[in-house]
Amino acid sequence: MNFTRRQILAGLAGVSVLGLGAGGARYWLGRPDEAKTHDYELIAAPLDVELVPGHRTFVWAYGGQAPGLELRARQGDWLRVRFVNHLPEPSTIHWHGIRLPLEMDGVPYVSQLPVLPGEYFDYRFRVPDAGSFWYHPHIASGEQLGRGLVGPLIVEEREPTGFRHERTLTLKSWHVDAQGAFSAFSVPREAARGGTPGRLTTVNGEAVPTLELPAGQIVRLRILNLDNTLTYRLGLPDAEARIYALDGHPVAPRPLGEEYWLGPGMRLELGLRVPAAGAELSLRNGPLRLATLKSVTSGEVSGDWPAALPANSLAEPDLAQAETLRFNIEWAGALSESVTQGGGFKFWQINGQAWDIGDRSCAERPIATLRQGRSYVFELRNVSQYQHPIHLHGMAFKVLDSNRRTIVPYFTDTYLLGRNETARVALVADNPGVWMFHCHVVDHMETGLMAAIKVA
Ligand SMILES: [Cu+2]
Repeated sequence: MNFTRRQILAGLAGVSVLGLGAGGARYWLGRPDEAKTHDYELIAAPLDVELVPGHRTFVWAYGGQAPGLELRARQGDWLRVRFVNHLPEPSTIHWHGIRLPLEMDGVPYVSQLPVLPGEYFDYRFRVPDAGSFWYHPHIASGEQLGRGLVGPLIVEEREPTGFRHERTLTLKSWHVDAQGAFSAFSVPREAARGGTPGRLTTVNGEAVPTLELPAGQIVRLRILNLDNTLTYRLGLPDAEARIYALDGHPVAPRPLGEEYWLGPGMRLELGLRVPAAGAELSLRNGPLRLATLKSVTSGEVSGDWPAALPANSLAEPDLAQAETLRFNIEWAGALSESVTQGGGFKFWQINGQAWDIGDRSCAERPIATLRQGRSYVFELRNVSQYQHPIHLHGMAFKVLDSNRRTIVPYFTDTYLLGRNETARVALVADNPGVWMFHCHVVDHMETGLMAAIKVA
């Protein structure tokens, strides 16, 4: 395809004064009659932060923050982001979960050319679905996401939902040592297993923070797993919490239950009834505390549980007419020949094919070609001992059933496929393009677990 010409920064007034390391973002407001466009200038740049008390860590930040600046837009509106690359290497931005045209999808050599240091690229697309989404590079992912290039993208509903309060909680573990220096983002023996975990877990970039919430109110918690590797087993012991949306799409509200497994790239939206002032709740990952939620006095009258969030407008797959495609996800094991020749490891494959992140032509050989407008069922079969959050770009899919758990069918963009699990998901192939289909454990994706699916 022909790529939009990349833009070079020279002469772009106002940007250079921010300087390297400052980051920065501007929300271009002040056009009240043009409220349908949400405009940002988003600079990616190095930044030093204090992740480990008393030590400096040189992260890569979006808008002067790591995790990055929270971008917001309203359902059905346009989002425009001028991405300015002040990093020492090429990058792109992928908008996880947003159904958009291929040219805006941020996949290098498929959607666009990489944005080189000192260049910018204008992303511009409509946001068709309300919900919690996120953004990150789709190039050198282990290192770029690992250094902090991950950020929330919140799409608000067009009408008030009944939630008067909300908080975004980004989960990320950092590959740093006790002095705050980065350690390896990927270790081969870990990549061949569950992926290389970071050592320092944070919520909104802070280790075990205390977050204050208004007593008596029902607060919408948007919990986003922006981690390279970890599946969080989320729990809120003794809390009254209900699930309102999964991965950006509303569900009929139901109790959170004991634990919800949130894989890399996945999002969980909860309604939480904040207890009486002074009380504390613990947001946990299994037995570990991630954050303390502290109730503080609120002058407002107590809130009540909002109704279910309005459904996004997604095409319902026609299961009677759908063609079934099978995808086997396997461990490939052996060190590939290319490693000895300086190439990458290939530990994982889909239907016997491992993606090579060093080969720009992989996307020219899609693993499946779907006819635009037709319905398909994907049978996802995991024949490995590790779980894989399977993500598809460009389209949402509906999870139908699983041989390992009871599924209440729901729409998502990422499904956490457990070890030895077979699940069926369905979609209408309604967005033309070549779409990445991959595991969101970055180590798995970078060692083979990625494919292209063409819709034409
Ligand atoms: Cu995986």
